[in-house]
Amino acid sequence: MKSSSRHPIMDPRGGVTLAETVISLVVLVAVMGTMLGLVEPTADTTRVTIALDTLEKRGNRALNTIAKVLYQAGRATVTPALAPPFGGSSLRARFATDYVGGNLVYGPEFSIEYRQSPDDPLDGIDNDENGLVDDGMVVIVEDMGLPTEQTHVILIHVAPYLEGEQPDGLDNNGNGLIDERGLAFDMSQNTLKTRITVQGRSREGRLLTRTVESAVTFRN
Ligand SMILES: [Ca+2]
Ligand SMILES: [Ca+2]
Ligand SMILES: [Ca+2]
Repeated sequence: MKSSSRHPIMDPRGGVTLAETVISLVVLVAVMGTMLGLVEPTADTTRVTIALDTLEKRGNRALNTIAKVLYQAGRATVTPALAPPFGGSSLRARFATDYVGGNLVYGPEFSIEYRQSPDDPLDGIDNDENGLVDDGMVVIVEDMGLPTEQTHVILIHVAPYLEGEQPDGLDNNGNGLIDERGLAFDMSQNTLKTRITVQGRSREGRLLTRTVESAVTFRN
């Protein structure tokens, strides 16, 4: 028996209706959108926000370590002068270890410095293929020149130049320093300012950058 089994929305000619076509397209676009990562902006934004927050925390932890070290150092022992507009990407100083006959006694010299990553020299190429071009690190070297000398890496993935800066003899980012590196010190009176730009990549491959800064005023 021939029943009237033809679907009511089927085109009389046996094809699909315009409504079906439109619905199919909407579904297709939604599926494609999900596949292309277009539909979850909130999740993506959250991931990037968390990643940026992590970068900032890493930068601030390094700043805290630097501040703790500098707080025990004598102002008079800090070299070089680190005067703006050039400042510097490294410094040397000594801890005050004792107080004898009205004079402070200082211990061995230490340094805090920016260094290129061993596998990524400053040449505009991401030689170690970690997603960051010319990344460097912040190291503290204690007991410099002594048998007990030790190097501590306190931060990796540091940008070669501070955020917004490039090596061209100009202060591109308008912070009063010229061509400053990803770790930048400058000293005015007894206050030493430290700036650091740290970088990473989001899961989607976007370059993420955070810059942190702090100031330490020497007591002695
Ligand atoms: Ca690299
Ligand atoms: Ca600058
Ligand atoms: Ca510059």
